[in-house]
Order: sequence, then structure tokens, then C-alpha cells
Amino acid sequence: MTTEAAIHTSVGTHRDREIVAAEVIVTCPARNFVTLKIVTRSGVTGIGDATLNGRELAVASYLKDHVVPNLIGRDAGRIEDTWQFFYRGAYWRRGPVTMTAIAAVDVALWDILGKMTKQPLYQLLGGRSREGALVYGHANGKDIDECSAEVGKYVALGYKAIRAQSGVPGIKKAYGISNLKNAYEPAESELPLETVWSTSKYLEFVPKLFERLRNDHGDEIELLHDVHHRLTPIEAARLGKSLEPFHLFWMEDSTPAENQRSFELIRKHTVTPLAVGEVFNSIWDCKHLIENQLIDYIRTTIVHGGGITHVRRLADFAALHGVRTGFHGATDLSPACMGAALHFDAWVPNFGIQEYMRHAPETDEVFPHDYSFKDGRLFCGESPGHGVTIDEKLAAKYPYSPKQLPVARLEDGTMWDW
Ligand code: GCO
Ligand code: MG
Repeated sequence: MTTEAAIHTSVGTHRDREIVAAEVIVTCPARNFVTLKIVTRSGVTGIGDATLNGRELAVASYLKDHVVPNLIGRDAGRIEDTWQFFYRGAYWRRGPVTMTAIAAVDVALWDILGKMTKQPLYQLLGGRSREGALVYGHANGKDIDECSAEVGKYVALGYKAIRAQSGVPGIKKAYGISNLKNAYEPAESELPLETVWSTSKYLEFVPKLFERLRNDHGDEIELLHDVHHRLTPIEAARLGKSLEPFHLFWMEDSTPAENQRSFELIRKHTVTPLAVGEVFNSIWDCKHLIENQLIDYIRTTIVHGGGITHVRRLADFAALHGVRTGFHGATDLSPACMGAALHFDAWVPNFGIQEYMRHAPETDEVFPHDYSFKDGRLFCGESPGHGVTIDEKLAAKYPYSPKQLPVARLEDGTMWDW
């Protein structure tokens, strides 16, 4: 027996593990999703989410044209080496398209490893640190009354943590407010919808919203809010300070974070906990934020952060600095990402919270999964791998539908951050 064979007997021989096919599946069951499916010679399949909202086909092309040809013939068991090949081996590194494509490969390979070893993914990561992951749902309303009523609905459903977004008087289409009844899907149109933003109106309004929510729903429920990159650092500092009496679980993405140092200023002025990072793709996007303890929660999740292999490094680095995870979990991340994220959440020692925006029934049908919700928590299942599959026949019935995210302008027409 060669050394190679001896080391890997529990997951078959090198020949069994050889990748013989990799397929990119684009489907639109209520919204667009890109999925990578990898198949080994022994017939084990794994899937990974590769969805980048509004830029789906860019990732599909990156995968088809540049990744898949490099996968065929590779050993599916060499997850780390494959990650390094696509990241370190590439001259053009990082960025959302590349890191989403790498994530899809990585998650599909972890899924395969789970199936080959007959272990749920959390077990491969080191076993459970908790049974279920605390999640937060989305209460969105066109005004304070409606938003408070929505918070009430989530409380009744058993949620312990709720993100609250409300329409702002004088702003026609504020972030987070939907025309749809049960979901918020910002990518509504083929070309970006132009929205108008007013910082002064928003800053006046938000403390009133949270004062009312605390009055209506008490102090126990965790409340969160997403600023969605609209403020300058000093404005974010002001908002954080004015929200202190309502003790939010977090204030999210209060300012764009290309300049990580801008959080030094916010941090100086407020003790409202800060969350950031759903648009980050690697440790390098948040290294300064984390090592200087400028944030409390890191939101970069599996699908946009290079997969489990890289996000695990990010989470370990965050743990050294007292930063906890709070993964992005909007509906534009597929159930395949949610499945992997929930196994990660079950294991990661410095877990904080998991976002949970429920998918449409059509999405759930195309991606059968074994995770479930109970008493404000999501529980990953016990099936081998990450527990999410794709029904390819059904997926084929929902062709891609081009949609882009909106843009924002100030009232004088100046382009702003959406
Ligand atoms: C969140 C996000 C989403 C994003 C969407 C963009 O916190 O859930 O900010 O609402 O806007 O995921 O693709
Ligand atoms: Mg957000």
C-alpha cells in the first residue's frame, strides 16, 4: 500500500475521489441562483452556492471558463490544496466574483468529504459548540406602525432577535422596504432602480423608530438595524450614540468600509455594537477592523468569502480579537450557502448570530434541505455533508431572469452609496 493510499483509506482511493464532472447550474425559482455541482469518479456529488446578487452570470462565466477546466482530474479530497491553487495560484486575486467562485468549489468539496466519510459537516469542522444558531428575522414596514406590527409578528413566531427597517418620512424608497408581502428583494428591475437618499431625514427618524419599538415590545427582544452604507463616519457615530438608550444588538454597515480606519472615529463616540462585512471577500478587507477591535461582529459569510476554508481562518482571527460572527443570510444567498453556514455556526466557538430571511417556497423546493427553525434558532441537520441538494429537473423550469440592485442619489442628484 502506498503512503497516499494508506492516509486516505477512509475516503476511498485517489481514483475514487477524482473529479470527473463539474457543472454550473443557473436557475430562478423566485430569484436567481448560481450553483456549482461537482461529481467524483465514485459518483459522490457535492454542491456549492455561487450566487452574487445582480452579477450572477459573471460568476457563472468565471466558473465555466476558468475554474471547471482546472477541476477535472483533481483529487476531491485535497480541499486545502485546491483552495490554494485557485487563490494563491491565480495572478488576479480576491474580489467578489473570484471569491464567490472559489467558495462554490470549496463548499462542494466539503460536502463531498462529508458524504464520503458519512459525517455532517459540523463534525468535520470539530463538532458542535451549540445545538442551534440564534437567528434574526426581518421586520420591514412602510412606517413606524407597520414596522412595530411586523416586529410583533416575528415575536409571535418565536424569534428572539429581529432586524427593524422602516420607511422614512420624506424618502420615497428607503432601503429594506418591500412591495412584496413576505420578503424583501432589492434586485427588482433589469436595470438599476434609482432611489433618492436624505441623510438628515434618516438621522432624525431612526431613534424615534427604536424608541417606539422598545415601548411596544419591551427590553428583552434583541433589535438590530442595517444602515446599508449610507452614512459618513461622523454621522454613523451620531446615530450610534443616539441609539444607545435602545441597546441594539448591532448597528450594521453604518459607513462604507473601503477605508477601514473610518471605524476608529465611530468607535470613539459610541458603545452601540458594530457589525460589518457582508460585502467583504477576504480577511484582508477586515484585517485592520478586527485587529484593532473596531467592530463586534463580522458578517462575511461562506459564499462571498472564499468558502469554509477561508471563512474558518477569518473566524479564528476574529476570535483572537473578541469579534464574533454574524453571517449574512439574505434571500440572495441560496439554501446551499445557508446549509453550510449553519454547520459552521454550530461549530464556530465565537458565534454571535445568523441572519435568516426566509426563502420563497419555490426556492425551498429547488433546494431540498434538512435545516429547520425552532424557538428563534436554526438547526442544521444530521445528513452527511451540508445537507442541501438541488433538484435539477425543477431548477431547469426556472430560467435566469436579469435583475440588478438599485442605486442611490442624494436629493441634489449626486451619486451615493446604496
Ligand atoms: C442584509 C443585506 C441585504 C442586501 C442584499 C444585497 O443585511 O441582509 O444588506 O439586504 O441588500 O443581500 O444583495
Ligand atoms: Mg446588510
